[in-house]
Amino acid sequence: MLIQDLYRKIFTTWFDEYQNETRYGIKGKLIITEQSNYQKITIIETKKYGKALLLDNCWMTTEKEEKSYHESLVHPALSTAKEIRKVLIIGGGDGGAVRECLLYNEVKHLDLVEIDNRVIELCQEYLPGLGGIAWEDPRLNIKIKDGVKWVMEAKDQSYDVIIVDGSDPKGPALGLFNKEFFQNCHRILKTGGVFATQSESPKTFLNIHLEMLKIIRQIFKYAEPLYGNVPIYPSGYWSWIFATKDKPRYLEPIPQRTEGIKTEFNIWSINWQRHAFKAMPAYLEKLINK
Ligand code: SPD
Repeated sequence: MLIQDLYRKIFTTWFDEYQNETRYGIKGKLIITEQSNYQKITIIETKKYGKALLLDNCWMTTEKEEKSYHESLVHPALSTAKEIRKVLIIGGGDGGAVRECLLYNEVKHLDLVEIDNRVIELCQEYLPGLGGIAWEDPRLNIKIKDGVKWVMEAKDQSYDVIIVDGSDPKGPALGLFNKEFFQNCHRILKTGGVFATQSESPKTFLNIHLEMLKIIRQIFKYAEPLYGNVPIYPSGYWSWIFATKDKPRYLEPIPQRTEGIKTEFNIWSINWQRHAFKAMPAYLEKLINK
């Protein structure tokens, strides 16, 4: 047995997210865990996925699979909004969504509103590759604030793109799932803008996902889900919802906008986006259109 294998055997343990009498686990070595003012933050080192972040014992991101989630959340909005000068991210303290947004030169101002400064600080220290050079970008404005309050106080039609990269509907992220929050997002989004939110697993959290879509459809003129794979999340099957006020612009990327940054993508492509919106499993189609 190699010395590093022996070391791994002694110092690694299982880290699991428990949902509905099922557990989703990865073996890893604890790097740090602390209770912030809002949640338990844990960072571990794993063999398969690199370093990983958990909040309140739920998987948030990993170095090697984060792009499956962040590209699916960010690019369907950034590649289609009429303008992308001013962007808002709620949550997203690990920096992955920030990095993807700042690939676009047309983004001139990005507000990152994260409630928990410790998530940002610990990710900058232990998962620096997620935000990368985006953390130093002068277009980035970090606000340690409650996202629910931020959207409540923001001016009408003040953002081109709004991205909600929150955690699951409990603890500090609970308010990011209710009707009033989505109404404020609608109010502060420009007419040609795109709203995007992570919308949970259409398997493990089916009811939450369906309820989110129902509420967002009551508020925005157009809203559609997009499904994809994020290996570390419960069931591995995840969803995002995109919504607009004027036309379903999230369906058709503006090709020249992504031409110069094509080499950055692992998941997203113009074709992927076009087809992903159409790839709705029959069980979801039945439930959504009933
Ligand atoms: N159950 C996981 C939901 C996670 C959504 N956000 C993750 C943060 C990654 N930036």
